[in-house]
Amino acid sequence: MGLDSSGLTPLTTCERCENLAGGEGACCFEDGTCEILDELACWSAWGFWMGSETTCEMCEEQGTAMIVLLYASRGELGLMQADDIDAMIVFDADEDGWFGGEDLVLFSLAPGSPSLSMIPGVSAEGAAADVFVVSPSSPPAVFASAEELGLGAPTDNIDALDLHIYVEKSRQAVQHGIRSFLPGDMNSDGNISTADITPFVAALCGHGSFADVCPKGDLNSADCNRDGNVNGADIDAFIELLVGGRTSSPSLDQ
Ligand SMILES: [Ca+2]
Ligand SMILES: [Ca+2]
Ligand SMILES: [Ca+2]
Ligand SMILES: [Ca+2]
Repeated sequence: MGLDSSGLTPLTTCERCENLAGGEGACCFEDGTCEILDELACWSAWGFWMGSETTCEMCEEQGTAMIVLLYASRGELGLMQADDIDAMIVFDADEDGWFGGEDLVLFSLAPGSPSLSMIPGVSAEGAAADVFVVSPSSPPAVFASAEELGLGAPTDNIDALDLHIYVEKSRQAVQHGIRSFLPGDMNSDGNISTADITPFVAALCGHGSFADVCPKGDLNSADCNRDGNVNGADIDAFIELLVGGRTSSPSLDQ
């Protein structure tokens, strides 16, 4: 095991040290050796700490694979000893397999995790459904609150996260149910075409006329520049979508 590109050891800041467990336990090393160390000494020596009062026999039971694959310690993620991550997405920006540099980690915590009452901005209810973000330079913070995700009941919990990379973001957001309408697709037929021009003009003229022209359409589709309003400012964006056949929307990039 080696140092990451920043040259920092995993535990070099005071706030990280505050979360260290007490006592000594087995510290397993990639070469198969083991020492009984406290948590800080173990992580600083690039070992894998098995927990307080554990024995070196546990290193053999776990094998070396887990040691090699260690990406970030609990302390590096700014979490507390009894925290339980139940959902995670890792953005290893520099693809070096270490938590450092521009890396980001999105995660959710299991109900009962101590940090659910410590992270700034955490939901008062249903915090196990909050999604948090942590980077090497910033402690855990709320990335998306339970309420923002349509959750937040006391027993709500997110225990899995997934990542989809979209090329045609708006169209695929509609297909996956994330968004109910496609900007510019005034008649809701799944395409942006000349058939959408008349309904778009009607939308700019007021809700009533739009409903007459296009009873199955979604007025929200006229908000082509995604600023939350339907007005003349959407015309250029609509023309761009129509002419260019583009279906991407700035709102998913912001
Ligand atoms: Ca990295
Ligand atoms: Ca959770
Ligand atoms: Ca259409
Ligand atoms: Ca608009």
